[in-house]
Amino acid sequence: MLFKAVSFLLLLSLSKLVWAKNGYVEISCYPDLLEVGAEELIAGLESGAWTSVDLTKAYIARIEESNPVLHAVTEINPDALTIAATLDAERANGTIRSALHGIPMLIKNNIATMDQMNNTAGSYSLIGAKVPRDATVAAKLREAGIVLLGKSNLSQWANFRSSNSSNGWSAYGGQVTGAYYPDMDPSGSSSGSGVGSSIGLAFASLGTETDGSILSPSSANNLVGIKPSVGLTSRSLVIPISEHQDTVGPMARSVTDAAYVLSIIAGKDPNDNYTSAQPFDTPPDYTQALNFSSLRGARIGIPRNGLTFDETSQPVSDAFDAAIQVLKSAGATIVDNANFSAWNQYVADANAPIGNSTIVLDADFVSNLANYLAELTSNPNNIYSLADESNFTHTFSLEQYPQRDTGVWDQSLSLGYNNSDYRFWQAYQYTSYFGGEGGVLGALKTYNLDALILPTDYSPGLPAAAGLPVVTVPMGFYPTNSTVLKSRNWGLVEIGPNIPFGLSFMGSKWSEETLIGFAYAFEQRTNIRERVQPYFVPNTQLADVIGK
Ligand SMILES: *[C@@H]1O[C@H](CO)[C@@H](O)[C@H](O)[C@H]1NC(C)=O
Ligand SMILES: *[C@@H]1O[C@H](CO)[C@@H](O)[C@H](O)[C@H]1NC(C)=O
Ligand SMILES: *[C@@H]1O[C@H](CO)[C@@H](O)[C@H](O)[C@H]1NC(C)=O
Ligand SMILES: *[C@@H]1O[C@H](CO)[C@@H](O)[C@H](O)[C@H]1NC(C)=O
Ligand SMILES: *[C@@H]1O[C@H](CO)[C@@H](O)[C@H](O)[C@H]1NC(C)=O
Ligand SMILES: *[C@@H]1O[C@H](CO)[C@@H](O)[C@H](O)[C@H]1NC(C)=O
Ligand SMILES: *[C@@H]1O[C@H](CO)[C@@H](O)[C@H](O)[C@H]1NC(C)=O
Ligand SMILES: *[C@@H]1O[C@H](CO)[C@@H](O)[C@H](O)[C@H]1NC(C)=O
Ligand SMILES: *[C@@H]1O[C@H](CO)[C@@H](O)[C@H](O)[C@H]1NC(C)=O
Ligand SMILES: *[C@@H]1O[C@H](CO)[C@@H](O)[C@H](O)[C@H]1NC(C)=O
Ligand SMILES: CC(=O)N[C@H]1CO[C@H](CO)[C@@H](O)[C@@H]1O
Repeated sequence: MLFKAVSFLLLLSLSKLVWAKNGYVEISCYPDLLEVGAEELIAGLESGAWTSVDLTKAYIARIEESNPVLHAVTEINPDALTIAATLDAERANGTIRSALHGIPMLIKNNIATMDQMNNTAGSYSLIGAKVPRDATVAAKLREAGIVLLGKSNLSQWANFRSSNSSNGWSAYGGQVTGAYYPDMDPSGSSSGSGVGSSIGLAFASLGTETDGSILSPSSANNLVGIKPSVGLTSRSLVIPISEHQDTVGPMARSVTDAAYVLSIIAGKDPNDNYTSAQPFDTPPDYTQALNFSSLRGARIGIPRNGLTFDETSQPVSDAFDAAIQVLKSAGATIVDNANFSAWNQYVADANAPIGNSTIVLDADFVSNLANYLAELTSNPNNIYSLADESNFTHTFSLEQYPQRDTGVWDQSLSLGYNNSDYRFWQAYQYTSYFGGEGGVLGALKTYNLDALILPTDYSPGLPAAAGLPVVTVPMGFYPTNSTVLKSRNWGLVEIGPNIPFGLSFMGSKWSEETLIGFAYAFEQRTNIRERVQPYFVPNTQLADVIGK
């Protein structure tokens, strides 16, 4: 009886699509670009329902519609339509470069490409600078037939410049705001990548993370974000903060989409020796980890001492409790109070005027920035060091100095050493301990766990210090009666009705397959993303560009 009722409903809705307009197939049944996933996009390219050029045109129109309000994209690739046409011709010819052949993506404006696009970290100092080749991750996307559609705006210098700036602001790209509430803090530093994926300005995007910069904007913008193990994805020709903590990863609307992208960008690279540590010659196909049953028999820990809820976080706390029930009913064993043994050291270090974490990033930045700049083949403003960069920023008015100060750099420069100094290594030893043995790795081992979970807001710090992977997936959003809470200096809405937040799965190094499996099993049982809609959505859809 139930079956009959269901199939009757299906027939009804199908007939609406098929018999509209005197028997002709109603062609407005294209997928909504706000939600469409990899597999549907590929199916349409394969069947000829749309082309890569159609997708590219539609996404460019969506960027142009939304940029005046949200400022998520700093530049559109002038070659995007030509590249899409080439990829369409290849497909017609039977040349399929990868599962995502012909699909457009955005990349953060700190990932260099050897084309007409600038790579700036949001600073005017690097406009017109040229690189000798694509960043390795960008080259891998190109080889896989991804259309590099444009560059996404970011917190300038990946949030490593000022002690008085806002998430998502860069001098070059302006202020990104999130699409779930007017003037929403988009989080950062991969702010434009977050907003771009959240409202379908592209299929998905790449972000980069040193400490929270993929996870936080994925959480706030209702996305799945994968922060890979340091060394899984190459950082070559990505504007750095810290070689010990930086990593590049996907920000997408589903675990499936993120897994497709990670499978393309992972892998060894002679230009980034950290990738030599990968325990496999070719990285896994992460889509093989998309297993609805993966939580059955899994042991998942909750490091309670890493959680401090206050009255504003009640919705997060409630959603976390509900998430725990979902994990249990999916067959996981929950081990509560699987605490971090060195949590107090981490907190003391974070609160110190110049803690060890600060020293690691400061000293790495001095060395790593100079190394990046040394690779440029054209450097119009002659920026070769952090001191040069600081001078440029202090004197170029659009950089908004001194209101947006250079407090972070001032501290880096005042250290007086870089990451070849013994004091760097002492600090690094200390932070890897509290992130690893005293943090995630210790808890996994002590309680014999497969992964740890925390609300994403609480998850980035320890994995960052130890180079460990984290996957975030939508967990909930603030209810419609939430009190609006704005950031102190800049008035961006940090908490407010409908603003999303995520759940993080944290694991040991190279455990991405496990974490992706868990995130997928959770996502498929909850589908939180669908339950909340952005206030701002661009109107252009495939129907508006096909045949036009
Ligand atoms: C089509 O395939 C032929 C034979 O492999 C090749 O020579 C040609 O360049 C291809 N054209 C395109 C547009 O890929
Ligand atoms: C790169 O910057 C230059 C100088 O501002 C500008 O003319 C050019 O259009 C930019 N490239 C793109 C793709 O926006
Ligand atoms: C990687 O390691 C090799 C061998 O030690 C070294 O020759 C090379 O310069 C390193 N490459 C980079 C980019 O650091
Ligand atoms: C999915 O995960 C379950 C639980 O770990 C396992 O028993 C099953 O073999 C997995 N399925 C596949 C196709 O790997
Ligand atoms: C873990 O941390 C929580 C919160 O700080 C605390 O209440 C609990 O006693 C701790 N449990 C263990 C086993 O350390
Ligand atoms: C930094 O690490 C050193 C050990 O190298 C330790 O003695 C010191 O207490 C740490 N600093 C802070 C602020 O925790
Ligand atoms: C780091 O500092 C050492 C010692 O002062 C110096 O020899 C080296 O060139 C510096 N490296 C970078 C990349 O700045
Ligand atoms: C930066 O500017 C100051 C003051 O104008 C100058 O003394 C210093 O040499 C400059 N440093 C660099 C690296 O250009
Ligand atoms: C920080 O920025 C805010 C917002 O523009 C401004 O009001 C404040 O004066 C700035 N603080 C400093 C110390 O410059
Ligand atoms: C919002 O509504 C819920 C359920 O009615 C209530 O429990 C909560 O206190 C309200 N929150 C605010 C900030 O008014
Ligand atoms: C492509 C694009 O819209 N770029 C914009 C980025 O933001 C700056 C500052 O808001 C604008 O001037 C650009 O036009």
